[in-house]
Amino acid sequence: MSLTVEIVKTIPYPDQKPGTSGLRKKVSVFQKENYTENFIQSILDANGEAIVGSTLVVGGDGRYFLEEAVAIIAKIAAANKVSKLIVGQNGIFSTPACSHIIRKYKLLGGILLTASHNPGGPTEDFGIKFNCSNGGPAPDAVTEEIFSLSKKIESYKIVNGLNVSLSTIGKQSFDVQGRQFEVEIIDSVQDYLEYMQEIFDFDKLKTLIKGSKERPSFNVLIDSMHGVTGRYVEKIFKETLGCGEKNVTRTNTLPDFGGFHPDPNLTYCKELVQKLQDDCAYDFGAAFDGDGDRNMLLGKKAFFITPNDSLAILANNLECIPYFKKNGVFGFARSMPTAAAVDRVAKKLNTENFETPTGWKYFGNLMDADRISLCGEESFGTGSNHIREKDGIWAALAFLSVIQHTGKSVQELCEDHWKEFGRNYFTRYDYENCAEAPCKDMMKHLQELADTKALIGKSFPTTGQTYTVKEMDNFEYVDPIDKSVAKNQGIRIIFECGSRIIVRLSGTGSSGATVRLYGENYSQNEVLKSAQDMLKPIIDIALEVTKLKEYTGRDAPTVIT
Ligand code: VG1
Ligand code: CO
Repeated sequence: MSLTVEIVKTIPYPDQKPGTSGLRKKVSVFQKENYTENFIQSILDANGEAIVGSTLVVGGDGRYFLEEAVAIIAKIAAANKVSKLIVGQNGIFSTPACSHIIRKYKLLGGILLTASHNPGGPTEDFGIKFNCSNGGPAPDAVTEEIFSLSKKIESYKIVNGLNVSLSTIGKQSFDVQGRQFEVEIIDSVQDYLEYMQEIFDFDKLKTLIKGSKERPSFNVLIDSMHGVTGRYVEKIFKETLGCGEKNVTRTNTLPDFGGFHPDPNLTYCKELVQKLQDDCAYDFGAAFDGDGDRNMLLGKKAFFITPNDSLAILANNLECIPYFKKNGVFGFARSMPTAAAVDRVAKKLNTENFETPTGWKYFGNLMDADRISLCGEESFGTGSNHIREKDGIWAALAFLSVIQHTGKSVQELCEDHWKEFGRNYFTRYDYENCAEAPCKDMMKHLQELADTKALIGKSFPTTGQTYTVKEMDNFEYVDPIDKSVAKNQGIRIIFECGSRIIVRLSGTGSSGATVRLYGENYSQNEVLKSAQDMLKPIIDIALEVTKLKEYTGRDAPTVIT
């Protein structure tokens, strides 16, 4: 039976502007009449003629509304002459796995259904993101085109009679007005697992975990936070690396992530911290976010390693990972708010090092041009040029490889690193769900201070140290490869001593505004102090300069990382 394409009249929504990583809104917004349909049609249209005859990957993190969204995408893709969709079983793919599938099968791109670390459920968030043929999130030029199309869309094409079964692995073929349309449901984990086995030395990791004559067994606790990584963790850590039941937790993916924020940090992942504090038998802990691209790493007794430090430690030890032995190591990169620990390693190794705006999409060009091999963000994102997204499980396996290779514990790795390079103390204060207007006013106030250079040369005496402002600007990035310019990427206040304050508004929230305040303080010798103590003066200066309390009415942040 041949299925027919219908053209449905629609009216545009004004608010389909993708943020730092895709379009994120409350589920109820995506459920509005034609809301999801409009956005999908705009994504396909932004690809122009290339969409005809193309293959796309579709998958998401298991959150509420996933299967409905996949069904809509299949119907609209078929109507727009896409030839084939590769879909994870039950619609499930982690973000890194999607990136890998796009690259492995040389696809035109993919539609990723996730709001990442944002909560899920009928009253929470959903998200849609387009990734390009390099496997990475669409760059600004593409997301702007999608947004501009979404503002003038008048109709979309759909094959309403097309129904896909998401649960059975295999190919389903449809005849759409004489054209063949295929949906292939594949195992969500297999390709990714095989890739990890190529990148890492699984025999060595197995021996690390099991123990040997030289070394006792190494006890890990891997926490999927009810996000998408559950099935990946079961397969990789339990079935392949030989971990036991006690080594994994919260591996059942839930549409509402059990009611939690699936965000691996010290605030939202207290459960793992508590377990490691209570049980000294654990040597290592790792947690991943809803869509599996973020990681938090802990050592014995929940010793916390910041993402800035884990990035730098990895950079300094890449020779123990077979992938880098084979492919070589190009430069490194970090997002602007990320502490500069990796810069020091780059200097030692004499490699290139880049500072990019917040968001993984800015690393893509550098990786495609073989300028960087490893990059990371302070927001618990670490990854390499093996794909074009950050990768939580990869980060955990990479760190375990360093532990295996060096024979050191997490804490020893950190402390030895600080002794060699000094320590970049770092903290981020998040003020979530503020009213939007006053936050914008606050940013305007900071922009004025930057424009008038009013703070340059100003000294802020604190107990112990006086901080003098050297520079203040709004970070702007010129992509070294395609020369595209990203403006307004965050206010920076840089002090004579190298300490920094960064202020920016989040681009991943679904409503209201979130202020992110970042503080960094470098110390060459005092490397074993409490981070909060070392950063208190900087944060106090930041609160004074931003007038954050005045503008937002907030006394304290909602999250400190
Ligand atoms: C946040 C982080 C940023 C990260 C982004 C997406 O963005 O700060 O570093 O790339 O989330 O991560 P923002 O604009 O809210 O600060 V994920 O795991 O949500 O895709
Ligand atoms: Co994520």
